[in-house]
Amino acid sequence: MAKGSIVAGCLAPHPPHLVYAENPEQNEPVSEGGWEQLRWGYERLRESLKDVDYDVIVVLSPHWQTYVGTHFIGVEKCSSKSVDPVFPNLFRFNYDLTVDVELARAIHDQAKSEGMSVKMMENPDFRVDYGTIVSCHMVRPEWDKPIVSISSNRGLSYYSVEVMQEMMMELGRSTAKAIEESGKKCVLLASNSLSHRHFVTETNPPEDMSKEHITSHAMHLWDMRMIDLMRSGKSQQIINEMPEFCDQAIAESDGGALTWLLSAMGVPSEPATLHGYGTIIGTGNAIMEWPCHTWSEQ
Ligand code: 2X7
Ligand code: FE2
Repeated sequence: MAKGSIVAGCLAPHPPHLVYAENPEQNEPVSEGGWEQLRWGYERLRESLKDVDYDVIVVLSPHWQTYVGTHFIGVEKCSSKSVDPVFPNLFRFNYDLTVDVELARAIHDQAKSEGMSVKMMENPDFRVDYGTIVSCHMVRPEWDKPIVSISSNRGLSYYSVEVMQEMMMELGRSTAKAIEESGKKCVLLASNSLSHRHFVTETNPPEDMSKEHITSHAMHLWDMRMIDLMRSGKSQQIINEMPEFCDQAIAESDGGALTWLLSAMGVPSEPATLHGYGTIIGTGNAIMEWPCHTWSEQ
């Protein structure tokens, strides 16, 4: 069997506003659009992935928070309604998705053999979190690829960002090894915003773009710094600066997704492509792609 591989890694932010603004048939609320810069960014990412051959989307979301170990969805068919607890006015999404349980279990087993605390989530009534759904929808609205859904084990709540990062580095290595042994081609999604300080009131309508901007200059500077590091292939520096970034920008990378992604790709020195940047209720969001499938061809 040929070795499996990560064909692309993406930073794929998940504010529910993006799906709300797209008006897909699965979502109940109806909008007049909004957040176009980011939605056009996702359009460019989809275009870039259009001719890339892959079998599975593997996603880690900070909105599936587990406190004892990293969990993996172990139910093949998941369908229900996902409602954003903070923005139920924007996101009430009827989902119907397929999970690659075999690959999920392979990553679980590999991480376990490396000493990590892990669990397969086998409750058939489990409600899939909106972070997973939004990122997958924006990358592949056809929903024709199975996914592997990985939780965010909140090591930082018990310990620190540094401990959380160590765990995510191991989870990334285990993910890469299990994918290689599976023979499957995978797109990996780190589902998170960058700076994450948001406004506490909503405009009317929520898609009024005349009110949308970053919450502060300091948040803008942090976002630009991170994008610059990603675009110049300085993954190790991102990991080194992660504790300060999480602390000062309340960054959503505190959920571990970005560190997991960088580790799974082998902490690449190849540059990432910026497909789009924009703010959502004041938070900073970048859509980035590491086109790993092109690296072996160089
Ligand atoms: O989950 C989110 C987020 N990360 C950023 C902004 C607004 C809503 O939801
Ligand atoms: Fe979020």
